[in-house]
Amino acid sequence: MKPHILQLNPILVPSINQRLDALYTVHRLYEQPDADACISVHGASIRGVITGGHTGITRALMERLPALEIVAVNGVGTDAVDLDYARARSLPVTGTFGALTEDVADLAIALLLSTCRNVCAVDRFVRSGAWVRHPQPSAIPLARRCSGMRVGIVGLGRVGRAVATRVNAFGCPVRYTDLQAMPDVAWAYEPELRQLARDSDALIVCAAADKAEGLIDAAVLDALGPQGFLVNVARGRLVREADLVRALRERRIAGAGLDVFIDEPHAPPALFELDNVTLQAHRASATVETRTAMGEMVLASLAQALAGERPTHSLTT
Ligand code: 8YV
Repeated sequence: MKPHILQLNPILVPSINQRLDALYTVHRLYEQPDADACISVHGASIRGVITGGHTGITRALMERLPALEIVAVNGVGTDAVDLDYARARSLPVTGTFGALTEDVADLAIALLLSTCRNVCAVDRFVRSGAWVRHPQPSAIPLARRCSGMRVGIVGLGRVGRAVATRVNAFGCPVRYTDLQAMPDVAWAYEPELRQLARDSDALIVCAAADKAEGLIDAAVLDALGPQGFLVNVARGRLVREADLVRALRERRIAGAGLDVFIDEPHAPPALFELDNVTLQAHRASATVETRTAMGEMVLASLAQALAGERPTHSLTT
């Protein structure tokens, strides 16, 4: 009999889904008309869970899965999983660490460039026919140069480092903040986030969200100032969204490039009216290459756990 797996989020790579189906009986909760009934019927036989980084899994759901042997997160953020509970149950919680670094860093750069150079706003200007109606050069305000900007990285993990390397290629000096200075990098450490914001033309948020809710607040945004840009490719709740919306509306910061939001798929509607904002739909890891590599890691973690081995990428065991 094939082991039963509960999948909380779709995986968009057909070859990964085919292999999952060949190896396991997969209950795709997001396809069930009555999720609660599905858990009541199959909960006792579920041995593995696959979930996304943003979705995670509630403790209440884990408690309904007594035979659970692994939570395989198809992502690197484990902030939506109760890791203490998993540890107490000796339950491996795995992630796809390292698989999405380059793509997330690429999207951070895309958001920075797009926001500073008004790429999306000007695209809308051309598509709407506005360029023909307003051909005079003054119809489009001058943009902001990216090359050479002072960039502040919030969270110098894998993604933060990959972003720093990329902006260095644009001639941007980099400073960073984190819980502590990293001895193996040459970038300057700034322990105070507000000071980092003051010293930066762009702040790029790459931090893990476990203990840093509301890190970017009105005071940090004011320190960044009216010429400053914010990019967030980490988690929405690292930023106080209401403070950010106010700062953007009042032009107390210059612009923002955002891939993540507190209440996805809902982005604050007030942002939709603002041309100094570039919005994405939590897409940073969404390439064929990365999602395939992530799916491979999920398959490997499931195989290890269900064979009674400690999964290589377990955080909790
Ligand atoms: C993924 C993420 O999009 O890795 C994470 O923590 O939030 C994202 O990169 C997501 O996990 C895909 O399911």
